[in-house]
Amino acid sequence: MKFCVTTPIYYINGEPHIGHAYASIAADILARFRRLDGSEVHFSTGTDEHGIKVARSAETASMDVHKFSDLMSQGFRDLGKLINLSQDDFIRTTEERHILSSQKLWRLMADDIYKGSYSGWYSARDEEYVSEEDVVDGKAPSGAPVEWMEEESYFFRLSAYQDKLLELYEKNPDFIAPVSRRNEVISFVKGGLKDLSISRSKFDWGIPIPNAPGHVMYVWIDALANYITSLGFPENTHRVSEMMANCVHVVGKEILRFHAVYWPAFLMSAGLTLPKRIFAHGWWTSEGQKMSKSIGNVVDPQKTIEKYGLDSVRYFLFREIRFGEDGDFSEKALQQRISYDLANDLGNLVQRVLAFIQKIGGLRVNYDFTDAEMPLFEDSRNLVEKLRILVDKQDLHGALIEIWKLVSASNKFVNDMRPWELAREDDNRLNLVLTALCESLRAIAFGIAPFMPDTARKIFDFMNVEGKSFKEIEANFSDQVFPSPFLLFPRE
Ligand code: ME8
Repeated sequence: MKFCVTTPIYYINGEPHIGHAYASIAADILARFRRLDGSEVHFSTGTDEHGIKVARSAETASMDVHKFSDLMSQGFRDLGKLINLSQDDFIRTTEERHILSSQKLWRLMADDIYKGSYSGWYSARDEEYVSEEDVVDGKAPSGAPVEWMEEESYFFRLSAYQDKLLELYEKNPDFIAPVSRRNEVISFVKGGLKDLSISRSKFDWGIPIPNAPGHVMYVWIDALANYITSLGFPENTHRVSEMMANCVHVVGKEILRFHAVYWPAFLMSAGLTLPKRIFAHGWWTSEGQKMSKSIGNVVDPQKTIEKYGLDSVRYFLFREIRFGEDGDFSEKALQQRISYDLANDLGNLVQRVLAFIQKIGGLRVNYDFTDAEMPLFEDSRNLVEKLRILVDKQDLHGALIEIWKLVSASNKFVNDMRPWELAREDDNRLNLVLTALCESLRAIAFGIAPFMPDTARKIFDFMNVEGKSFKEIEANFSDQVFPSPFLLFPRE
């Protein structure tokens, strides 16, 4: 099986914050899950470096735009290290491979491109054209200021794709997720599509248009093309189409339209394979308010991770809200999740089972389960299949809830079976109970591995489990002594 997953490529006009980390970790979880499940995965992320917004930021910083891009792009690469991103490719839109790829895409779309002149409003902050009726008090719907633009421009015949796009959404009900977002896109397209201005001539920080001196591509053409560049376009067309057919683009809800309307239209025009799904996630506020530099409530991923630990933050982001909905980042909520779900439920379970096994000199397996152990054993062996169904729908929140059902069931099992008493009274039952608990701990560790890779690794190491493939769950444990466990989520 092939699987491709992408993050948005980030504008480099500012420092990375928790919102960028969120989109990237979501894609990382999907990539890690599919790798453990045996798929060949391509996971790409990167930086979106052209356009007027970046050019102006470089100017404000009094820096050469190339130097500025190198510096700022590195900040996003560093974020990737900080959050343990397992990307296969980090793409920068200023790279030669991408310039060639975007120009090739342009040529393939040539039949739908014509020259005209554009006059209208533009929001540099959103890098988006804004129609007359959407401008209120000199502002775009996003609240960004708009400016008047008049220039010679190339246009893409988007109007010709209205019916084809509606047919695409109709035939592929899961092309846009979640479903509420899908409905928004459909009504937008039904409202009528105007041709799209796709070049700029008053400005040169962009990819040159083939055979059109003085014109550069509208930044969104070049941005969207990153996904196929990363897959090897235009050389490796077979791989591009194979991977695109299995590709999930994870994007924030504010850029869904670019991905669910413009991007498929460009690809259809170029005769290239469409992605499998566009998943639009929600937005985080911070302590109840929109994150903003002027309010000073922007959540800095580095500080938060230094204070609370990476895996705790990764867990929180996907447990606190359903993936696809908006949420509020508050330290109090994060502290509670760490204290209850991680330290009390998961950490405690690992500690009480593995420290106990150590105390009695190791695991002696017994798989002749009775009705008492069978339900826990079956839940453990069935966990991955349940997660597979949820993760295929990008229901990451549902997946964590499912894993924690097994955590709770295991804790309850320990309380009910009282292994410390069995150790004095009934060796046979003790071995059955501990074998079932090792099974559930291993399944839990595999379940959390995509979400909390370091924590899962510790549990795997405590139990001599390799931790590379879900298939390992199918093998029985053998008698053995485990290395000493230590506290996974120590309290201060
Ligand atoms: O739009 N909450 O880049 P961008 C959740 N370059 N997610 C957030 C967020 C928040 N408060 N703030 C940002 C661009 N994000 C284009 C994309 S793709 C071909 C080009 C995340 O730097 C969210 O995923 O503005 C959003 O879509 C992305 O960062 C936008 O990053």
